[in-house]
Amino acid sequence: MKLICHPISPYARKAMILARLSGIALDEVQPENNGANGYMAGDNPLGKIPALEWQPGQFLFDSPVICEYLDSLSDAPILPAAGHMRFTQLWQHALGDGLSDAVYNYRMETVRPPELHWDEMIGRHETAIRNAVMTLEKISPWLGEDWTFGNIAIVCGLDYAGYRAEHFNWKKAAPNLAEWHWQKMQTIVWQQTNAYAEAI
Ligand SMILES: N[C@@H](CCC(=O)N[C@@H](CS)C(=O)NCC(=O)O)C(=O)O
Repeated sequence: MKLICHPISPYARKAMILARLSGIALDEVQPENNGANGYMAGDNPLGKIPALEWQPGQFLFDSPVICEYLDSLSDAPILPAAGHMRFTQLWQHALGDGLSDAVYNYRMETVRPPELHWDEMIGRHETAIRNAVMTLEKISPWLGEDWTFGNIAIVCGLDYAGYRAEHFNWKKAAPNLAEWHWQKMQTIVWQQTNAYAEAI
C-alpha cells in the first residue's frame, strides 16, 4: 500500500508509526508541496496529507481513519474494539490531533507577511496550544508506557509543537509530560520517524 506522507506532518507521522508498530510495510511517498495550493497529487481532494492508497487508485483519509484502518489490519490491534477504553483512546487521539491543529493553525497565521498577521487569531491558537499541553500534563500519569492509539497522536502533536511553536517551550510548562515523552523518544519507532532532530 502507498502512503502519501511526510514525517514533518504530525498527522502523517501517526500513520507511519502505526504501520511500523503493526508490522505493515508501506510504500511511503513524499509528495510535492505547492505552497498555498496544498498537495496537488490528486490523491486527496482536500490537498492534504496523509492519504493511503488502500485499493488501487482509491485513497483513504483523513489521518484518524487511516490509523484505524491500519490498526484493523494488525494481528494485535491497539485500539480496543468497544467500551470505555475505546472512547478514552479516541479522546486522547483527538486531544493529540487538536494540539497539532492548534500548532498548524498558529503556523499558518504567523507564516504570513507581518502586515497580514491577525494578532487575536494568533492568540487564540496559542491559548489552545497552552490549554492542550496543560490538560496533557494533568493526565500524564495515565498516558501509558506502551504505544497506544491515543498516545501516538499525543507524541506527534507534542513533537510538532516543539518544532513549530518552539517559543512556547512545552517541556518547561509540563515537566511530568516531558518525562513521559522522554520514554517515547527512546523507542525505535519514534527515532525512525523523527524529522525534527535539531528542534527537539
Ligand atoms: N485532519 C487532517 C489534517 C491533515 C493536514 O492538515 N495535513 C497538512 C500537513 S501537516 C497538509 O496537508 N496541509 C496542506 C494544506 O492544507 O495545504 C488529518 O488528520 O489528516
